[in-house]
Amino acid sequence: MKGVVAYPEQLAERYRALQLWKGQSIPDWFEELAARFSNRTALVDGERRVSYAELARRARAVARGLSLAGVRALDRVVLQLPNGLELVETLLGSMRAGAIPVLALPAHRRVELEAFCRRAGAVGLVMPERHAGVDLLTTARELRAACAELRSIWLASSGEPPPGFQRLSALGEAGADAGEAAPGVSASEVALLQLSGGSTGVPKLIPRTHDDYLYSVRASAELCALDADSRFLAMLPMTHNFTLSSPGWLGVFHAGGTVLCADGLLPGRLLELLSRERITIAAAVPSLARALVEAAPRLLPDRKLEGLLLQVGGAKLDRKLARAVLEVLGCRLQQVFGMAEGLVNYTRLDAPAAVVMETQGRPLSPYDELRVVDPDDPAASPLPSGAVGELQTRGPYTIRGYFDDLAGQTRHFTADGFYRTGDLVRRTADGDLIVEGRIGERILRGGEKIAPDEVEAHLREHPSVRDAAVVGVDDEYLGQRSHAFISVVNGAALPTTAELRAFLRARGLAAFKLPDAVQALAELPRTKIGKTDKQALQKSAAPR
Ligand code: AMP
Ligand code: DBH
Repeated sequence: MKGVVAYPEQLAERYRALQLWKGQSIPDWFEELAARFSNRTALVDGERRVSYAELARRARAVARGLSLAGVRALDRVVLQLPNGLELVETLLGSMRAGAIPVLALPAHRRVELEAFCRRAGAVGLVMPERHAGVDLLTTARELRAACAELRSIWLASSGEPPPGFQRLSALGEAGADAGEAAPGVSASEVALLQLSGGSTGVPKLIPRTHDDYLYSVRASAELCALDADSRFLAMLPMTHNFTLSSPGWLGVFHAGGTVLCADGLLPGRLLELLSRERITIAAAVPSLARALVEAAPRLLPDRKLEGLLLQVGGAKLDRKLARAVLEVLGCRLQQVFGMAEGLVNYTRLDAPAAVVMETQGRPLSPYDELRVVDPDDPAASPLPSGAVGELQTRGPYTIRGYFDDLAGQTRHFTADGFYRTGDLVRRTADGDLIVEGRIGERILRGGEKIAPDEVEAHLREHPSVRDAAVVGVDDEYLGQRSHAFISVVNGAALPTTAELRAFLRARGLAAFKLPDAVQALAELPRTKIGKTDKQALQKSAAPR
Protein backbone atom coordinates (compact mmCIF):
# COMPACT_ATOMS: atom_id res chain seq x y z
CA MET A 1 0.00 0.00 0.00
CA LYS A 2 1.15 3.52 -0.75
CA GLY A 3 2.80 5.27 2.15
CA VAL A 4 3.99 2.02 3.77
CA VAL A 5 7.62 0.87 3.99
CA ALA A 6 7.49 -2.87 3.32
CA TYR A 7 9.67 -5.51 4.96
CA PRO A 8 12.50 -6.56 2.63
CA GLU A 9 11.21 -9.47 0.53
CA GLN A 10 13.96 -11.85 1.63
CA LEU A 11 13.18 -11.29 5.29
CA ALA A 12 9.47 -11.61 4.65
CA GLU A 13 10.16 -15.00 3.02
CA ARG A 14 12.18 -16.04 6.05
CA TYR A 15 9.43 -15.04 8.50
CA ARG A 16 6.96 -17.04 6.40
CA ALA A 17 9.25 -20.07 6.17
CA LEU A 18 9.66 -19.94 9.96
CA GLN A 19 5.85 -19.91 10.27
CA LEU A 20 5.96 -16.68 12.25
CA TRP A 21 3.80 -15.16 9.54
CA LYS A 22 1.07 -17.60 8.70
CA GLY A 23 -0.52 -15.82 5.77
CA GLN A 24 -3.85 -15.49 7.60
CA SER A 25 -5.74 -12.20 7.87
CA ILE A 26 -7.18 -11.08 11.21
CA PRO A 27 -10.80 -11.52 10.02
CA ASP A 28 -10.07 -15.05 8.76
CA TRP A 29 -8.30 -15.83 12.02
CA PHE A 30 -11.35 -14.67 13.96
CA GLU A 31 -13.71 -16.75 11.81
CA GLU A 32 -11.58 -19.77 12.63
CA LEU A 33 -11.79 -18.98 16.35
CA ALA A 34 -15.55 -18.54 16.07
CA ALA A 35 -15.84 -22.02 14.57
CA ARG A 36 -13.59 -23.55 17.22
CA PHE A 37 -14.92 -21.80 20.36
CA SER A 38 -18.39 -21.16 18.99
CA ASN A 39 -20.62 -21.19 22.09
CA ARG A 40 -18.03 -20.10 24.57
CA THR A 41 -18.36 -16.57 25.89
CA ALA A 42 -16.03 -14.22 24.04
CA LEU A 43 -17.09 -10.89 25.49
CA VAL A 44 -18.94 -9.50 28.48
CA ASP A 45 -20.04 -5.88 28.33
CA GLY A 46 -22.21 -5.03 31.32
CA GLU A 47 -25.29 -7.20 31.04
CA ARG A 48 -24.42 -8.33 27.53
CA ARG A 49 -22.63 -11.65 27.05
CA VAL A 50 -21.64 -12.54 23.51
CA SER A 51 -20.38 -15.92 22.28
CA TYR A 52 -17.62 -16.33 19.73
CA ALA A 53 -20.15 -17.34 17.05
CA GLU A 54 -22.37 -14.36 17.83
CA LEU A 55 -19.46 -11.93 17.81
CA ALA A 56 -18.34 -13.24 14.40
CA ARG A 57 -21.89 -12.83 13.11
CA ARG A 58 -22.04 -9.27 14.39
CA ALA A 59 -18.65 -8.43 12.86
CA ARG A 60 -19.84 -9.83 9.50
CA ALA A 61 -22.93 -7.64 9.67
CA VAL A 62 -20.82 -4.54 10.35
CA ALA A 63 -18.52 -5.51 7.48
CA ARG A 64 -21.41 -5.78 5.07
CA GLY A 65 -22.89 -2.55 6.35
CA LEU A 66 -19.60 -0.77 5.68
CA SER A 67 -19.37 -2.29 2.20
CA LEU A 68 -22.94 -1.19 1.47
CA ALA A 69 -21.99 2.30 2.63
CA GLY A 70 -19.28 2.34 -0.01
CA VAL A 71 -16.25 1.56 2.15
CA ARG A 72 -13.74 -0.29 -0.04
CA ALA A 73 -10.62 -2.37 0.53
CA LEU A 74 -7.78 -0.38 2.13
CA ASP A 75 -10.04 2.61 2.88
CA ARG A 76 -9.17 4.09 6.25
CA VAL A 77 -11.80 4.46 8.97
CA VAL A 78 -10.94 6.28 12.19
CA LEU A 79 -12.33 4.36 15.12
CA GLN A 80 -12.94 6.08 18.41
CA LEU A 81 -15.19 4.23 20.80
CA PRO A 82 -15.14 3.51 24.51
CA ASN A 83 -14.51 -0.07 25.66
CA GLY A 84 -17.40 -2.36 24.81
CA LEU A 85 -19.13 -4.62 22.33
CA GLU A 86 -19.56 -1.85 19.72
CA LEU A 87 -15.83 -1.21 19.67
CA VAL A 88 -14.97 -4.90 19.29
CA GLU A 89 -17.49 -5.68 16.55
CA THR A 90 -16.66 -2.49 14.63
CA LEU A 91 -12.92 -3.14 14.82
CA LEU A 92 -13.30 -6.74 13.63
CA GLY A 93 -16.00 -5.78 11.13
CA SER A 94 -14.01 -2.96 9.53
CA MET A 95 -11.07 -5.30 8.99
CA ARG A 96 -13.41 -7.88 7.52
CA ALA A 97 -14.63 -5.26 5.06
CA GLY A 98 -11.01 -4.87 4.03
CA ALA A 99 -10.86 -1.39 5.54
CA ILE A 100 -8.05 -0.22 7.77
CA PRO A 101 -9.16 1.02 11.19
CA VAL A 102 -7.20 3.91 12.68
CA LEU A 103 -7.24 3.28 16.41
CA ALA A 104 -7.97 6.52 18.26
CA LEU A 105 -8.45 6.72 22.03
CA PRO A 106 -11.65 7.90 23.75
CA ALA A 107 -9.78 10.87 25.19
CA HIS A 108 -8.82 12.24 21.77
CA ARG A 109 -10.62 15.41 20.72
CA ARG A 110 -10.97 17.52 17.61
CA VAL A 111 -7.31 18.41 17.10
CA GLU A 112 -6.14 14.82 17.26
CA LEU A 113 -9.08 13.31 15.38
CA GLU A 114 -8.71 15.87 12.61
CA ALA A 115 -5.01 15.07 12.31
CA PHE A 116 -5.73 11.31 12.13
CA CYS A 117 -8.45 11.79 9.51
CA ARG A 118 -6.19 13.96 7.38
CA ARG A 119 -3.00 11.92 7.76
CA ALA A 120 -4.80 8.69 7.07
CA GLY A 121 -6.97 10.17 4.33
CA ALA A 122 -9.91 8.56 6.14
CA VAL A 123 -13.25 8.09 4.38
CA GLY A 124 -15.08 7.26 7.59
CA LEU A 125 -15.12 8.07 11.28
CA VAL A 126 -16.82 6.17 14.07
CA MET A 127 -17.21 8.08 17.33
CA PRO A 128 -19.54 8.39 20.30
CA GLU A 129 -22.08 11.20 20.37
CA ARG A 130 -21.29 11.69 24.06
CA HIS A 131 -18.43 10.41 26.14
CA ALA A 132 -17.72 10.74 29.84
CA GLY A 133 -20.42 13.40 30.10
CA VAL A 134 -19.04 15.46 27.19
CA ASP A 135 -21.20 16.22 24.17
CA LEU A 136 -19.15 15.45 21.05
CA LEU A 137 -21.67 16.43 18.41
CA THR A 138 -20.04 19.82 17.84
CA THR A 139 -16.70 18.06 17.45
CA ALA A 140 -18.28 15.70 14.91
CA ARG A 141 -19.68 18.66 12.96
CA GLU A 142 -16.33 20.45 12.96
CA LEU A 143 -14.59 17.33 11.74
CA ARG A 144 -17.06 16.89 8.93
CA ALA A 145 -16.48 20.47 7.83
CA ALA A 146 -12.70 20.22 8.13
CA CYS A 147 -11.99 16.86 6.46
CA ALA A 148 -13.01 16.81 2.82
CA GLU A 149 -12.36 13.09 2.28
CA LEU A 150 -14.54 12.09 5.21
CA ARG A 151 -17.70 10.73 3.57
CA SER A 152 -19.42 9.19 6.59
CA ILE A 153 -19.48 9.76 10.31
CA TRP A 154 -21.14 7.00 12.30
CA LEU A 155 -22.21 8.06 15.76
CA ALA A 156 -22.65 5.66 18.63
CA SER A 157 -25.80 7.05 20.20
CA SER A 158 -29.10 5.81 21.47
CA GLY A 159 -31.37 8.13 19.53
CA GLU A 160 -31.68 9.22 15.92
CA PRO A 161 -28.58 11.12 14.81
CA PRO A 162 -28.92 14.65 13.42
CA PRO A 163 -29.06 15.07 9.62
CA GLY A 164 -25.81 14.28 7.88
CA PHE A 165 -24.70 11.67 10.39
CA GLN A 166 -25.27 7.92 10.50
CA ARG A 167 -26.18 5.86 13.50
CA LEU A 168 -23.51 3.21 14.26
CA SER A 169 -26.06 0.53 15.12
CA ALA A 170 -27.68 1.03 11.69
CA LEU A 171 -24.48 -0.30 10.16
CA GLY A 172 -24.98 -3.76 11.58
CA GLU A 173 -28.72 -3.65 10.83
CA ALA A 174 -28.18 -2.64 7.20
CA GLY A 175 -25.64 -5.38 6.84
CA ALA A 176 -27.62 -8.12 8.53
CA ASP A 177 -29.87 -8.99 5.58
CA ALA A 178 -27.49 -8.14 2.75
CA GLY A 179 -25.76 -10.83 0.71
CA GLU A 180 -22.39 -12.33 1.60
CA ALA A 181 -19.71 -9.98 0.36
CA ALA A 182 -16.47 -10.20 2.26
CA PRO A 183 -13.61 -9.18 0.02
CA GLY A 184 -10.48 -11.28 0.40
CA VAL A 185 -7.99 -9.55 2.65
CA SER A 186 -4.29 -10.19 2.07
CA ALA A 187 -2.35 -11.08 5.22
CA SER A 188 0.66 -9.08 4.10
CA GLU A 189 -1.42 -5.91 3.82
CA VAL A 190 -1.83 -3.30 6.53
CA ALA A 191 -4.46 -4.45 9.03
CA LEU A 192 -4.65 -1.39 11.22
CA LEU A 193 -3.05 1.96 11.87
CA GLN A 194 -1.93 2.15 15.46
CA LEU A 195 -0.88 5.45 17.09
CA SER A 196 2.50 6.24 18.53
CA GLY A 197 2.25 7.81 21.97
CA GLY A 198 3.92 10.76 20.37
CA SER A 199 6.41 12.50 22.59
CA THR A 200 6.00 15.45 20.24
CA GLY A 201 2.61 16.77 19.21
CA VAL A 202 0.03 14.66 17.43
CA PRO A 203 0.74 10.90 17.26
CA LYS A 204 2.21 9.35 14.13
CA LEU A 205 0.41 6.51 12.36
CA ILE A 206 1.87 3.03 12.66
CA PRO A 207 1.01 0.56 9.88
CA ARG A 208 0.81 -3.00 11.24
CA THR A 209 0.12 -5.90 8.88
CA HIS A 210 -2.17 -8.86 9.58
CA ASP A 211 0.85 -11.19 9.49
CA ASP A 212 3.04 -9.23 11.85
CA TYR A 213 0.29 -8.26 14.29
CA LEU A 214 -1.10 -11.78 14.60
CA TYR A 215 2.39 -13.14 15.18
CA SER A 216 2.85 -10.80 18.14
CA VAL A 217 -0.60 -11.69 19.47
CA ARG A 218 -0.09 -15.47 19.21
CA ALA A 219 3.41 -15.37 20.66
CA SER A 220 2.26 -13.08 23.51
CA ALA A 221 -0.70 -15.35 24.33
CA GLU A 222 1.68 -18.31 24.56
CA LEU A 223 4.19 -16.41 26.65
CA CYS A 224 1.45 -15.46 29.11
CA ALA A 225 0.13 -19.05 29.13
CA LEU A 226 -3.39 -17.99 28.18
CA ASP A 227 -6.01 -20.70 27.73
CA ALA A 228 -9.77 -21.07 27.41
CA ASP A 229 -10.14 -20.37 31.15
CA SER A 230 -8.39 -17.01 30.87
CA ARG A 231 -10.50 -14.03 31.90
CA PHE A 232 -9.20 -10.62 30.86
CA LEU A 233 -10.44 -7.34 32.30
CA ALA A 234 -9.95 -4.46 29.83
CA MET A 235 -9.22 -1.52 32.14
CA LEU A 236 -7.24 0.67 29.70
CA PRO A 237 -8.71 1.70 26.34
CA MET A 238 -9.14 -1.42 24.22
CA THR A 239 -7.64 0.24 21.12
CA HIS A 240 -4.35 0.85 22.89
CA ASN A 241 -1.67 -1.52 21.66
CA PHE A 242 -0.99 -2.96 25.13
CA THR A 243 -4.64 -3.83 25.80
CA LEU A 244 -5.20 -4.94 22.23
CA SER A 245 -2.23 -7.16 21.56
CA SER A 246 0.18 -7.75 24.44
CA PRO A 247 -1.51 -10.27 24.59
CA GLY A 248 -4.58 -8.15 25.28
CA TRP A 249 -8.08 -9.01 24.20
CA LEU A 250 -6.96 -10.36 20.84
CA GLY A 251 -4.60 -12.70 22.69
CA VAL A 252 -7.41 -13.85 24.97
CA PHE A 253 -9.59 -14.53 21.93
CA HIS A 254 -6.76 -16.54 20.42
CA ALA A 255 -6.84 -18.80 23.48
CA GLY A 256 -10.66 -19.04 23.61
CA GLY A 257 -10.92 -17.08 26.86
CA THR A 258 -13.34 -14.36 27.93
CA VAL A 259 -12.86 -10.59 27.75
CA LEU A 260 -14.68 -8.33 30.20
CA CYS A 261 -15.02 -4.67 29.33
CA ALA A 262 -14.52 -1.96 31.90
CA ASP A 263 -14.64 1.67 30.97
CA GLY A 264 -13.70 4.71 32.95
CA LEU A 265 -14.25 2.95 36.25
CA LEU A 266 -12.89 4.09 39.58
CA PRO A 267 -10.17 1.94 41.17
CA GLY A 268 -12.56 0.61 43.81
CA ARG A 269 -14.95 -0.70 41.21
CA LEU A 270 -12.08 -2.24 39.22
CA LEU A 271 -10.85 -4.03 42.34
CA GLU A 272 -14.33 -5.38 42.91
CA LEU A 273 -14.50 -6.69 39.34
CA LEU A 274 -11.01 -8.17 39.48
CA SER A 275 -11.99 -10.10 42.57
CA ARG A 276 -15.64 -10.98 41.92
CA GLU A 277 -15.16 -11.91 38.27
CA ARG A 278 -12.09 -14.03 39.05
CA ILE A 279 -10.03 -12.14 36.49
CA THR A 280 -6.83 -13.98 35.53
CA ILE A 281 -5.11 -11.24 33.53
CA ALA A 282 -5.32 -7.46 33.25
CA ALA A 283 -3.08 -4.72 31.91
CA ALA A 284 -2.35 -1.42 33.67
CA VAL A 285 -0.09 1.60 33.34
CA PRO A 286 1.84 2.40 36.55
CA SER A 287 -0.52 5.21 37.58
CA LEU A 288 -3.47 2.79 37.44
CA ALA A 289 -1.51 0.13 39.32
CA ARG A 290 -0.78 2.76 41.97
CA ALA A 291 -4.46 3.68 42.24
CA LEU A 292 -5.38 -0.01 42.69
CA VAL A 293 -2.73 -0.45 45.38
CA GLU A 294 -3.95 2.63 47.22
CA ALA A 295 -7.59 1.58 47.12
CA ALA A 296 -6.94 -2.03 48.10
CA PRO A 297 -6.49 -1.77 51.90
CA ARG A 298 -9.96 -0.23 52.21
CA LEU A 299 -11.81 -2.09 49.49
CA LEU A 300 -10.08 -5.43 49.31
CA PRO A 301 -9.15 -6.05 52.96
CA ASP A 302 -8.32 -9.74 52.76
CA ARG A 303 -9.54 -10.91 49.40
CA LYS A 304 -6.16 -11.02 47.77
CA LEU A 305 -6.06 -11.39 44.02
CA GLU A 306 -4.16 -14.68 43.94
CA GLY A 307 -5.45 -15.76 40.55
CA LEU A 308 -4.50 -12.52 38.81
CA LEU A 309 -1.52 -11.76 36.60
CA LEU A 310 -1.30 -7.97 36.65
CA GLN A 311 0.69 -6.69 33.70
CA VAL A 312 2.20 -3.27 34.20
CA GLY A 313 3.73 -1.32 31.34
CA GLY A 314 3.58 1.77 29.22
CA ALA A 315 5.87 3.68 31.56
CA LYS A 316 8.53 2.72 34.05
CA LEU A 317 7.32 0.85 37.11
CA ASP A 318 9.47 1.70 40.08
CA ARG A 319 10.60 -0.93 42.52
CA LYS A 320 8.60 0.48 45.42
CA LEU A 321 5.34 0.22 43.50
CA ALA A 322 6.28 -3.19 42.08
CA ARG A 323 6.71 -4.49 45.63
CA ALA A 324 3.42 -2.93 46.70
CA VAL A 325 1.60 -4.63 43.81
CA LEU A 326 2.88 -8.01 45.01
CA GLU A 327 2.32 -7.40 48.70
CA VAL A 328 -0.87 -5.38 48.80
CA LEU A 329 -2.76 -6.87 45.86
CA GLY A 330 -1.38 -10.35 46.40
CA CYS A 331 -1.36 -11.01 42.66
CA ARG A 332 1.40 -11.99 40.27
CA LEU A 333 3.18 -9.23 38.39
CA GLN A 334 4.53 -9.00 34.87
CA GLN A 335 6.37 -5.96 33.54
CA VAL A 336 5.72 -5.19 29.89
CA PHE A 337 7.89 -2.77 27.97
CA GLY A 338 6.31 -2.36 24.57
CA MET A 339 5.64 0.07 21.80
CA ALA A 340 2.92 0.29 19.21
CA GLU A 341 5.71 0.32 16.59
CA GLY A 342 6.27 -3.35 17.42
CA LEU A 343 8.83 -4.71 19.89
CA VAL A 344 7.37 -5.92 23.17
CA ASN A 345 9.44 -7.11 26.14
CA TYR A 346 8.01 -9.16 28.98
CA THR A 347 9.29 -10.46 32.26
CA ARG A 348 8.68 -14.21 32.04
CA LEU A 349 6.15 -15.97 34.25
CA ASP A 350 8.92 -18.08 35.81
CA ALA A 351 11.41 -15.21 36.28
CA PRO A 352 12.88 -14.71 39.77
CA ALA A 353 11.08 -12.06 41.85
CA ALA A 354 14.04 -9.66 41.59
CA VAL A 355 13.88 -9.74 37.79
CA VAL A 356 10.12 -9.14 37.81
CA MET A 357 10.46 -6.20 40.19
CA GLU A 358 13.58 -4.60 38.79
CA THR A 359 13.62 -5.14 35.02
CA GLN A 360 11.31 -4.48 32.11
CA GLY A 361 11.83 -7.97 30.76
CA ARG A 362 13.24 -9.34 27.54
CA PRO A 363 12.04 -9.48 23.94
CA LEU A 364 8.98 -11.51 23.04
CA SER A 365 10.52 -13.19 20.02
CA PRO A 366 13.83 -14.97 19.49
CA TYR A 367 13.82 -13.18 16.12
CA ASP A 368 13.70 -9.69 17.64
CA GLU A 369 17.04 -7.99 16.98
CA LEU A 370 18.11 -5.45 19.57
CA ARG A 371 21.13 -3.22 19.87
CA VAL A 372 22.04 -0.50 22.33
CA VAL A 373 23.92 2.42 20.79
CA ASP A 374 25.57 5.58 22.00
CA PRO A 375 22.89 8.25 21.52
CA ASP A 376 25.55 10.82 20.77
CA ASP A 377 27.34 8.58 18.24
CA PRO A 378 24.71 6.17 16.93
CA ALA A 379 26.83 5.09 13.96
CA ALA A 380 29.56 3.63 16.22
CA SER A 381 29.55 -0.07 17.19
CA PRO A 382 26.80 -1.10 19.60
CA LEU A 383 27.57 -0.73 23.29
CA PRO A 384 28.38 -3.75 25.47
CA SER A 385 25.81 -5.08 27.93
CA GLY A 386 25.61 -3.02 31.08
CA ALA A 387 26.05 0.30 29.24
CA VAL A 388 23.18 2.76 28.91
CA GLY A 389 22.29 3.78 25.37
CA GLU A 390 19.49 4.09 22.87
CA LEU A 391 17.59 0.93 22.07
CA GLN A 392 17.29 0.16 18.37
CA THR A 393 15.31 -2.80 17.14
CA ARG A 394 14.01 -4.65 14.11
CA GLY A 395 12.21 -7.95 13.77
CA PRO A 396 9.14 -9.86 12.61
CA TYR A 397 6.58 -7.47 14.08
CA THR A 398 8.37 -4.11 14.19
CA ILE A 399 7.51 -1.57 11.49
CA ARG A 400 10.03 -0.27 8.97
CA GLY A 401 8.56 3.22 8.72
CA TYR A 402 5.62 5.33 9.89
CA PHE A 403 2.65 5.68 7.55
CA ASP A 404 3.20 8.24 4.83
CA ASP A 405 6.19 9.81 6.51
CA LEU A 406 9.07 9.94 4.05
CA ALA A 407 10.31 13.11 5.71
CA GLY A 408 10.75 11.42 9.10
CA GLN A 409 12.13 8.11 7.77
CA THR A 410 15.82 8.62 8.53
CA ARG A 411 15.09 10.32 11.83
CA HIS A 412 13.15 7.34 13.17
CA PHE A 413 14.71 4.40 11.28
CA THR A 414 18.29 3.46 10.41
CA ALA A 415 19.40 2.61 6.88
CA ASP A 416 19.46 -1.09 7.83
CA GLY A 417 15.86 -1.00 9.04
CA PHE A 418 16.21 -0.66 12.78
CA TYR A 419 13.62 1.46 14.60
CA ARG A 420 15.23 4.12 16.78
CA THR A 421 13.07 3.75 19.88
CA GLY A 422 14.31 6.92 21.60
CA ASP A 423 14.40 4.84 24.78
CA LEU A 424 17.53 4.75 26.91
CA VAL A 425 18.06 1.23 28.18
CA ARG A 426 20.65 -0.96 29.81
CA ARG A 427 20.86 -4.69 29.30
CA THR A 428 21.76 -6.85 32.30
CA ALA A 429 24.25 -9.71 32.01
CA ASP A 430 21.23 -12.06 31.89
CA GLY A 431 19.74 -10.23 28.92
CA ASP A 432 16.94 -8.36 30.65
CA LEU A 433 16.31 -4.72 29.81
CA ILE A 434 16.12 -1.87 32.25
CA VAL A 435 14.59 1.33 30.90
CA GLU A 436 16.56 4.38 32.00
CA GLY A 437 14.47 7.07 30.36
CA ARG A 438 13.97 8.69 26.97
CA ILE A 439 16.65 10.48 25.00
CA GLY A 440 14.58 13.63 24.67
CA GLU A 441 14.02 13.77 28.41
CA ARG A 442 17.67 13.71 29.37
CA ILE A 443 18.62 16.87 31.21
CA LEU A 444 21.89 18.53 30.21
CA ARG A 445 22.79 20.61 33.22
CA GLY A 446 25.98 22.60 33.06
CA GLY A 447 27.84 19.90 31.14
CA GLU A 448 26.44 17.02 33.21
CA LYS A 449 23.78 14.62 32.01
CA ILE A 450 20.90 13.72 34.29
CA ALA A 451 18.57 10.79 33.68
CA PRO A 452 15.24 11.91 35.17
CA ASP A 453 14.14 8.31 35.83
CA GLU A 454 16.99 7.78 38.23
CA VAL A 455 16.21 10.87 40.28
CA GLU A 456 12.47 10.11 40.19
CA ALA A 457 13.03 6.61 41.55
CA HIS A 458 15.00 8.03 44.49
CA LEU A 459 12.38 10.70 45.15
CA ARG A 460 9.64 8.06 45.30
CA GLU A 461 11.55 6.32 48.09
CA HIS A 462 10.83 9.29 50.36
CA PRO A 463 8.02 8.29 52.73
CA SER A 464 5.94 11.39 51.91
CA VAL A 465 6.35 11.21 48.13
CA ARG A 466 3.62 9.45 46.20
CA ASP A 467 4.88 10.10 42.68
CA ALA A 468 7.60 12.19 41.08
CA ALA A 469 8.64 13.55 37.70
CA VAL A 470 11.77 15.49 36.89
CA VAL A 471 12.07 17.68 33.79
CA GLY A 472 14.68 20.03 32.35
CA VAL A 473 13.97 23.74 32.17
CA ASP A 474 15.97 26.17 30.02
CA ASP A 475 18.47 28.07 32.09
CA GLU A 476 20.61 31.00 31.07
CA TYR A 477 23.68 29.80 32.98
CA LEU A 478 23.41 26.03 33.12
CA GLY A 479 21.76 25.39 29.74
CA GLN A 480 19.14 23.42 31.62
CA ARG A 481 18.30 23.07 35.27
CA SER A 482 16.24 20.32 36.81
CA HIS A 483 12.75 20.82 38.11
CA ALA A 484 11.05 18.12 40.15
CA PHE A 485 7.31 17.76 40.44
CA ILE A 486 5.95 15.60 43.22
CA SER A 487 2.61 14.51 44.52
CA VAL A 488 2.42 13.77 48.21
CA VAL A 489 1.07 10.71 50.03
CA ASN A 490 -2.42 11.34 51.38
CA GLY A 491 -2.19 13.17 54.70
CA ALA A 492 1.60 13.54 54.67
CA ALA A 493 3.27 16.90 55.21
CA LEU A 494 4.79 18.54 52.17
CA PRO A 495 8.59 18.11 52.29
CA THR A 496 10.57 21.26 51.47
CA THR A 497 13.04 21.47 48.58
CA ALA A 498 15.89 21.53 51.11
CA GLU A 499 14.56 18.42 52.86
CA LEU A 500 14.24 16.49 49.63
CA ARG A 501 17.69 17.52 48.46
CA ALA A 502 19.12 16.37 51.80
CA PHE A 503 17.23 13.10 51.46
CA LEU A 504 18.66 12.47 47.99
CA ARG A 505 22.15 13.44 49.11
CA ALA A 506 21.88 10.99 51.98
CA ARG A 507 20.98 8.28 49.48
CA GLY A 508 24.31 8.93 47.79
CA LEU A 509 23.18 10.86 44.74
CA ALA A 510 25.70 13.18 43.05
CA ALA A 511 25.14 16.85 43.82
CA PHE A 512 24.46 17.83 40.19
CA LYS A 513 21.49 15.43 40.12
CA LEU A 514 19.70 17.10 43.03
CA PRO A 515 16.66 18.97 41.71
CA ASP A 516 17.15 22.72 41.50
CA ALA A 517 13.51 23.22 42.35
CA VAL A 518 10.72 21.06 43.74
CA GLN A 519 7.07 21.81 43.21
CA ALA A 520 4.14 19.88 44.65
CA LEU A 521 1.02 19.13 42.65
CA ALA A 522 -2.16 17.45 43.82
CA GLU A 523 -1.79 15.03 40.87
CA LEU A 524 0.82 14.75 38.13
CA PRO A 525 -0.72 15.39 34.69
CA ARG A 526 -1.28 12.23 32.60
CA THR A 527 -1.36 11.52 28.88
CA LYS A 528 -4.47 10.03 27.26
CA ILE A 529 -3.43 6.55 28.31
CA GLY A 530 -2.23 7.54 31.77
CA LYS A 531 1.53 8.01 31.43
CA THR A 532 3.07 11.05 33.15
CA ASP A 533 2.75 13.96 30.73
CA LYS A 534 6.27 15.39 30.79
CA GLN A 535 5.61 17.87 28.02
CA ALA A 536 2.86 19.48 30.05
CA LEU A 537 5.14 19.58 33.07
CA GLN A 538 7.95 21.13 31.10
CA LYS A 539 5.62 23.86 29.91
CA SER A 540 4.34 24.54 33.39
CA ALA A 541 7.75 24.63 35.06
CA ALA A 542 7.64 28.30 35.95
CA PRO A 543 10.76 30.27 34.99
CA ARG A 544 12.34 31.77 38.03
P1 AMP B 1 3.89 4.37 22.41
O1 AMP B 1 4.70 5.26 21.52
O2 AMP B 1 2.65 4.95 22.94
O3 AMP B 1 3.67 3.05 21.79
O4 AMP B 1 4.76 4.19 23.70
C1 AMP B 1 5.88 3.37 23.71
C2 AMP B 1 6.88 3.93 24.66
O5 AMP B 1 6.38 3.86 26.01
C3 AMP B 1 8.16 3.16 24.70
O6 AMP B 1 9.02 3.50 23.65
C4 AMP B 1 8.70 3.57 26.06
O7 AMP B 1 9.25 4.85 26.02
C5 AMP B 1 7.45 3.65 26.92
N1 AMP B 1 7.23 2.40 27.66
C6 AMP B 1 6.37 1.42 27.36
N2 AMP B 1 6.43 0.44 28.29
C7 AMP B 1 7.35 0.81 29.20
C8 AMP B 1 7.86 0.22 30.40
N3 AMP B 1 7.41 -0.95 30.86
N4 AMP B 1 8.82 0.88 31.08
C9 AMP B 1 9.29 2.07 30.63
N5 AMP B 1 8.83 2.68 29.51
C10 AMP B 1 7.88 2.06 28.80
O1 DBH C 1 3.32 1.88 25.85
C1 DBH C 1 3.04 1.13 24.91
O2 DBH C 1 2.81 1.56 23.78
C2 DBH C 1 2.96 -0.34 25.16
C3 DBH C 1 3.20 -0.85 26.43
C4 DBH C 1 3.12 -2.22 26.64
C5 DBH C 1 2.66 -1.19 24.12
O3 DBH C 1 2.42 -0.70 22.87
C6 DBH C 1 2.58 -2.57 24.33
C7 DBH C 1 2.81 -3.08 25.61
O4 DBH C 1 2.28 -3.38 23.30
